This record gives sequence, C-alpha cells and structure tokens, in this order.
Amino acid sequence: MQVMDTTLTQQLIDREEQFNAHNYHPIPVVLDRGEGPYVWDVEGKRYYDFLSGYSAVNQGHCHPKIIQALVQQSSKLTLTSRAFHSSLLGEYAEYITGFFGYDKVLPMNTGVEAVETALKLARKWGYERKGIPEGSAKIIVCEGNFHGRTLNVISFSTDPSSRNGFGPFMSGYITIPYNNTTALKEALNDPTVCGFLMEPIQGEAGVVVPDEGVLSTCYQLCKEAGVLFIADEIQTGLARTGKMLACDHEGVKPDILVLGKALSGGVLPISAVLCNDDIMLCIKPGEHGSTYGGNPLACAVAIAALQVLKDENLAERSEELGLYFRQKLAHLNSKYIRTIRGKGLLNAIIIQHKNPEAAWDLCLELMRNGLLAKPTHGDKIRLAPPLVISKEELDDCIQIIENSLSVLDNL
Ligand code: IF1
Repeated sequence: MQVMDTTLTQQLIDREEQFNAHNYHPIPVVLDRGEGPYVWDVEGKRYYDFLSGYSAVNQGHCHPKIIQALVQQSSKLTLTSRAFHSSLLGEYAEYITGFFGYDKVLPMNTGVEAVETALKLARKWGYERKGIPEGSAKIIVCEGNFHGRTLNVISFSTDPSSRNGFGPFMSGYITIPYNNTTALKEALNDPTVCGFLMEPIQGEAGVVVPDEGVLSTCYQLCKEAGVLFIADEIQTGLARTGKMLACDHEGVKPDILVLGKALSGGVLPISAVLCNDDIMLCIKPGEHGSTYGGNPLACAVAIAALQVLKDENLAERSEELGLYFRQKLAHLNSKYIRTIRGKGLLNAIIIQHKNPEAAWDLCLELMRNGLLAKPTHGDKIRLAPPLVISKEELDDCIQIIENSLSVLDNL
C-alpha cells in the first residue's frame, strides 16, 4: 500500500482554515488540476469528479473549446459594462434565444442572481400585465427548494441551515409540498399569485424526482390560472438529466427559464433568464442590471459551452449513461444502498446504516479509492460526473463504489 506524503495537503488545508471563512465543510482533498472527468490533487493523485462543481462542469473540466474561447476573448475585451454596447452581446443573445426558443435573454452572473431576476420579472409582469394590485404579488415555491443564498431567496427556503439566523425575511411567498399538484391547484386560487417557481428535479434535497406527469400538470395548472411557470434549471439544465432541459422530459416550455452553472462549463459565473417579450419587456432601461451581466468574455464562453453540449451530444450521452449507471448500481445489491434515484447523469444514492456518519465515511473511502463525491443532508450522496465520462470510465467508477461500500461493514 503506497503511503502518500500528505503534508502539502494538510498545509494548504490549514492555511485555508486560518484565512478563509468556514462556510463549508469540504472533503479533505486539495485539488490542483482538472481535465474532462478527472481532477488531480496537489500530491498528483487522480480522481473521478462525481460532483462536477455541482453540475457546472457538465462539459468536463477545462474543455479545450471553452478554454480556447476564454483565452481568445480575454486578450481582446473582457468587460464594457452595459453602459455601452459590445460586439458580442447581440451575437450571444441571438444564439442563446434561438438555442432555447425564446424572444429574449437577460444575462446575469450567478445562479441566484438569475433566480432573483426571474422573481422580479414575474412580479413586474403580475402588476403590469395581470393587474395584481401593486405590492401584493405572491409567488408559489416548493418545500425542499434550493434556489440560492440571497436574503430574498432564503426567505422561502425550508432548510434551517440555509435560513436560520438570517432574518428578517421577505414576504410574498406561498410554500407548497413538492410533487403535489393538488396543493398547487389550491394555491393557484389566490388571484394575487403571479408565478410558480420549481426545480424540475430538486438537487440539494438529494435529487428528488417528481412523479411522471407532475411537471406537465403543474405547467397546465399555471396556464389555466394565468400564472407564470418558472423553471429553475440551473442544476438540472444543459444536458445534465438526459435532455437539454429537464422540462423537455415532459415537453414543458417554461414561461421563464433560469440557467446557470454549466452555461459556462465551469469556467466563469454565467447565468441567464430567458422568456418572451410580454414578460421580458416589463423591465425597462435602468430597472435592473449588474456590472458583469452579459460581458463579452462571458458571451464568448457561453456560446462555446452551449456549442459543446450540442456538438458532443451530451444530452443523449447523459440519458444513455445514466440508465446504465443506475442499472449497474442496482446490480450491486448493496444492503447499504436504500435508494437509487435520478435522471440522466444527475443521480443520488441514499445510504442506510446504523451509523449517521456512514455517508461521510463512505465518501472518505471513495476519495481514498480515487472518486470524489460528498453527502448532502446526511444520508444522500449525489453522484454526478461530467457528461463527457466514457462508459469504460463509468465502469471503473462503479467498481470503485462497489469496493468502497465494504468500509461500511466495520462502522
Ligand atoms: C452552495 C447544489 C446547493 C442551485 C439551483 C440556484 C442555485 C443553485 C437549483 C444558485 C446552486 C449550488 C450552490 C452551492 C451548492 C450547490 C447546491 F444543489 F447544487 F448542490 F446548494 F443546493 N438554483 N447550487 O442548485 O446558484 O448562486 O450558487 O450560482 O451554495 O452551497 P449560484
């Protein structure tokens, strides 16, 4: 057994611990390089990345075509602000609106900024188009949601770790159970409701997939009630679940589509809100914006990142390899795996073991065996490799998972 000298790893962890905020509890590995489905730590050890930057690295780490776009544009023009036009914004806007079939895009940076933008658009539409009395618009959200960490967005979180200690909170939200069309139908009776926000699959909650038909029923109910269906596809979009958008599994075209993460292939924070003119033009000049939103560097990178998804058929790969992956996991017949769930290459296993630390300890063993994953909410482990992983590499990972499960025998 090769004994690795991990002093450099520990030194770097200690330095981070001393000077960086303690807002995460990372797996004890220090990454230094990434390529495709792989990352390497500072000791030179290679791992399969099964978190993919929380589904931002769908195209694989440092995809050459995305990096080429970044490098070329970065030495030409990176930021103009929206005080002036840039040569790339129109090209990008035309490309992405054509890609997803909407009239317009509002470019932002982080996912939560795009969610906030979508919520502002829905409210403005509610007042200007639906005639909701000013200041009284409500938006329906789901229990178990994760849409980001701004004060407004955590105002409707049901996760204590996301919201405790950060009040007071924003009003104007109605929370219903996820995957419950009866509850949605009931909530839609409120005439001041302007929008319904949902994740097509709940990521942070542990890859919670709604029942077949729920997505399309929710959409239909919103249509009938004259309420905007807002899909947060920041984590589920961009080929992750086996279709270009998770909404495509049920032929649902959201009124407002929210994208982020893999919109840059993990290279830059790039997010976007897409919708048609009757909604988008409710925001007038000077009513919304951001310093970096729609910057030329982001435009160049996002075009390349979207092209890679199409050119490499990553949605089809995700669909095929996801089915294969869940089948092979099931064939392990592990007494420690209570549930396997997901769509495409967004999957999670739920660990059953008497020891509450079992999922964490399994992730440490996976790390020792060359695969990086991290538990979410205790007993769930999200398994989401870059979509460029090959079937052979996936087989290698399934072997690593099988070998690692035996660590739970001695817990
Ligand atoms: C963290 C996970 C959490 C998201 C959806 C909006 C955002 C996210 C569906 C906000 C961000 C990230 C944030 C990160 C961990 C990760 C995450 F589900 F992906 F695992 F937290 F739930 N909508 N998700 O998933 O996008 O502003 O971060 O760009 O905050 O710990 P952002």
